[in-house]
Amino acid sequence: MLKMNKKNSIYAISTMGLLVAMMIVLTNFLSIQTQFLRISFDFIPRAILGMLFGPLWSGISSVVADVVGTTLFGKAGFFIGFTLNALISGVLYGLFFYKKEITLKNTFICVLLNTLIISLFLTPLWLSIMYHVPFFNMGLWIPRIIKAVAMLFIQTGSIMFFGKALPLKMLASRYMAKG
Ligand code: FOL
Repeated sequence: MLKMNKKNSIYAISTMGLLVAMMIVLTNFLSIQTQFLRISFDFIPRAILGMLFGPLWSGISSVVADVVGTTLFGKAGFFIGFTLNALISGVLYGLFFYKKEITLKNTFICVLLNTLIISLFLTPLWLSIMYHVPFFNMGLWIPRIIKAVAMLFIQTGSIMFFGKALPLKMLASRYMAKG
């Protein structure tokens, strides 16, 4: 982040806090979760963090949301692998969306990378370690793949929507403005 005066850093930190709170609520209270699969919309505040603050801060905020949210409200214990998921996904959104046009191509590539790394590799790896099930268990992969394909389009569509609907340039410049 560039140089900020006190007032602007207060705006920035409050916005981050609000988006972190939204991630916590979406993950822990408004998600559909079974032992092996979670469908959640926490990617929306995370993508907005990436758009407004870049990879470093969206990564840090995502880690804070995971650690605080899971510690306070988690129903299935705490596993550090999911914290790494949060970090990687926060950083990815920052790399693709910070100070960039939110185009269909850009958004789709970012969502696809997230899906491949997090949903189709790391999460099944963590779950296989946590619950001592084989990594290649077709009963677990079939719903996971169906969810991943559906979410690919839902995520791309919602991120495009918020990327266009929010006055991102105005907000981002507000955090840097003098006075
Ligand atoms: N430990 C930590 N640190 N954070 C967590 O959120 C957490 N959650 C669980 C256990 N330990 C944790 C609960 N178990 C998925 C499935 C089970 C699960 C956590 C996640 C899962 O399928 N995740 C999705 C993406 C999740 C999302 O969209 O938020 C996936 O497809 O990877």
